[in-house]
Amino acid sequence: MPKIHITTPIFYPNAKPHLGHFYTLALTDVQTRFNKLRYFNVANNKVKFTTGTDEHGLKIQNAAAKLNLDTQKFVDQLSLTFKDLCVQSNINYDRFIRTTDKDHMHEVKEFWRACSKDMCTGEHKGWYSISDETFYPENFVKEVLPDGKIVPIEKEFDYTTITDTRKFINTDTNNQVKYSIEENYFFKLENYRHQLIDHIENNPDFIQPKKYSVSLLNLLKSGPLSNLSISRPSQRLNWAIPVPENASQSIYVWFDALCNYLTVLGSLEDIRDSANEAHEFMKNTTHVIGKDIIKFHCIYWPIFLMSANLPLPKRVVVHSHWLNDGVKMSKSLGNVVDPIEYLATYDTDSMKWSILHNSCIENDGNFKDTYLKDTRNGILVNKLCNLVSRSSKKFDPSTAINYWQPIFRQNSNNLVVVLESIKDNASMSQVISKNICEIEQILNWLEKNYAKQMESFNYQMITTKLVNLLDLTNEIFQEMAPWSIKNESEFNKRDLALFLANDVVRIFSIYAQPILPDITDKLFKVLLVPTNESKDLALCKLGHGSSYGKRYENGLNIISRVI
Ligand code: ME8
Repeated sequence: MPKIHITTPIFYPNAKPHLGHFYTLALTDVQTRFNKLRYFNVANNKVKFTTGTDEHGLKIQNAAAKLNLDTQKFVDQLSLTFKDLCVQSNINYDRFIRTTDKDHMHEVKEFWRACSKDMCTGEHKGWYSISDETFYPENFVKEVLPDGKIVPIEKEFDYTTITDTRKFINTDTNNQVKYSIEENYFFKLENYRHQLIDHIENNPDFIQPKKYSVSLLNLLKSGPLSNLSISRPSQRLNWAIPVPENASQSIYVWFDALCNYLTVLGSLEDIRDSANEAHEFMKNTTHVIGKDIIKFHCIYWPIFLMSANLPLPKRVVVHSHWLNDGVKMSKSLGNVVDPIEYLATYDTDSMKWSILHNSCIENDGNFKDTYLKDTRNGILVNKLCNLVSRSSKKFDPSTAINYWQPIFRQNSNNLVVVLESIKDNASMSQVISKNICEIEQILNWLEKNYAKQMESFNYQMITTKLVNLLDLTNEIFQEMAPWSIKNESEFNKRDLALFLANDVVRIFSIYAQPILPDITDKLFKVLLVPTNESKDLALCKLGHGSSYGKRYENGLNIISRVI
């Protein structure tokens, strides 16, 4: 009875969403749909997908103040743009959580209380980046001189010399940092460092891809963790949840934000209770995040959970960034691609396929305009739909199915029969036998690897194999030219081309449905594949399924409306 929870980070609504946010949402949406497909036939399976907006903190407070807007109104408007992106791109979440939601504010206070034994108060001095909502150590800070030159700050830097005109930046993100001294609550991260090391070592899949797990372990083993500041004076930060029993302090936005992953599952008691569904969901949680926020999800978050005596998530999957001219696309820099603009011209399935087919989570990518056109025209229209329309249009595919389905079903490698029927044409026989062999190899590969690769977010590997399938089938179709066959004695040959075209599209659609939910839904209708069969991965073999032998009356009409 799998209970699976899949999350995106909750995004700052300080500007409209961009392609980077769409990417995380698409990765997560596809993972959710894949899990629903994989467990379709398992009773009581539940897959929950949550996303939302992270609405507190100085970053938001300042962004609203800059526009002279009421902060609540400001976040209401911008949060909607993220929700809208999901609706417009068929990103199918179960809950869109906002950190200003009542149940969340309550949960954060409970979570704070549950962790309070590991907290202390003290003075906090350091370099703070409002944009990154985090403090940075001195060796990550440089000064930008009036002539634009960037220089490291001196070793024993004299903080009393800081004036408003001097500018300092963090060397990782290049965002501005300011020196600040204040009274804060601190979390004693070191109390759990060894427990976290043990957890990561005993659960090698806890952080994926592996390279991040390795570098994090090195960091954790390199020495004690400093106390983490987890509150700010309310007079400086008032757009936040107050610390329980001490309203002069406000809860640090990251403590508040991470807790969203609990709010969406239920109360802390429910999540702690091993007999409760919320507990199962928590243990089976996959957090999908960008590599910019690893520290928060892979160090702070598991440590807070350990402190509150709550189960840890199953894994954190980290993806790389979309760049613009080599620089990370970001709201603060404004160098962004707007997915909504593309959605005005392209359908949502083409958007998802083009971004997932042209990236892998391990490497940063540069977005190209041509991805969309290449996907829609090059792949979905010319390769996929073409195959359907060519095989449904002029012929009655039922005869093809009646002849070829039993042959493939018994033994899909039954090339002897296939070749026998085309033996009079040597070059044709060669193409057909080679291609059918390759199709079989890909289908065998998919049968063994589809679930594993999808689970590891290697979507590109799957889309590449699926495009190969279409190419090989189109080549067979072209070579056999069934439209030119008039002689009854050659009808088996004609029917073979029709059968392959239809059946490869059926199999393609079963595998591709997590990425192309709209198009494949329409294709299943065209191919008369019943819902239970469209969700059955065991039927991804040539000649399987019950939909053949029926006439595809609606074929043409629907094809023209597929995309
Ligand atoms: O960090 N390429 O919110 P955020 C790929 N509120 N993905 C990108 C990206 C890019 N160029 N830019 C952003 C926050 N992302 C916090 C999270 S969670 C408890 C709190 C995606 O609005 C990526 O998923 O800055 C990244 O981790 C996230 O947006 C950061 O969004």
